[in-house]
Amino acid sequence: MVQSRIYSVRMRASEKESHENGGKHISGGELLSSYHDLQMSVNTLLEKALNHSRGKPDFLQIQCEMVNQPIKRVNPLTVHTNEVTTVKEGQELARSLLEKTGVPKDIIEQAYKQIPEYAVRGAILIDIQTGERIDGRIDKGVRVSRMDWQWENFEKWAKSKAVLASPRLKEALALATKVCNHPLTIAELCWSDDPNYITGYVAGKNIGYQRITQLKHYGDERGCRIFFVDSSSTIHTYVSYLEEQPIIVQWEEDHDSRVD
Ligand code: PML
Ligand code: MG
Repeated sequence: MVQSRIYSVRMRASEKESHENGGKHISGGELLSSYHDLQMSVNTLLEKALNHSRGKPDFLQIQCEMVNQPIKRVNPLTVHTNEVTTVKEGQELARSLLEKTGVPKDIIEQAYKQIPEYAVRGAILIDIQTGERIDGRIDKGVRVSRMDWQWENFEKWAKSKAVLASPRLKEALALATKVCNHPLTIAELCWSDDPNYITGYVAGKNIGYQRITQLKHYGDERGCRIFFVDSSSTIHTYVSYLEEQPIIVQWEEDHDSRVD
């Protein structure tokens, strides 16, 4: 993608009311597009909004905005899929992977206790020193924006790793790659709010993107996205990075990093 005239295209859809007026979140989507591909990009996100298992949207917004900052290219995190047979096993594995990234055990437990209280559509930021939530975004959370992965490069990557190439994996791995690329990120814990999708992941610099095949039960519409962060002192810069730094994931075989 040529750097000139790159647009950030963002979609959000909700039921009954808009999100800020208390509507139920249905779907969201992000991509980076050239001017030439803008119509196709808007259509891609429109289709995503109109066909979601959380419901049909009554409120739908698609926004295009030219990106002026230089785009950073990063290699995707290494992926490993952990097959588990129960949600309990999956969640135990998630906790032990979080510990492996360096999040203290008591902070993990504190975060897990708070998960039922979080009904936010974005990500929650938790300080690993105090266990406190530090994003200050109440029911909104932080929405990671301005990242993408060109489909052709993603497909090539998926083929070489023998994983199924799905838009969901592409989007989640691009997001986790962007998040983990920041030095203050220690780990991410995520599972979908899609009632038909139960695979989630723990990601971190030293463990890569660790998929876990069961992190919730079918039918459950409660999702989770937590970023464990090392310090709250530079939180504003950290949030600007998540929301504004444009990133393209680009796989180059030679740059594949090893993980434990
Ligand atoms: C989401 O759909 O909101 C998150 C999906 C997380 C897992 C994606 C995967 O690795 O299969
Ligand atoms: Mg979703």
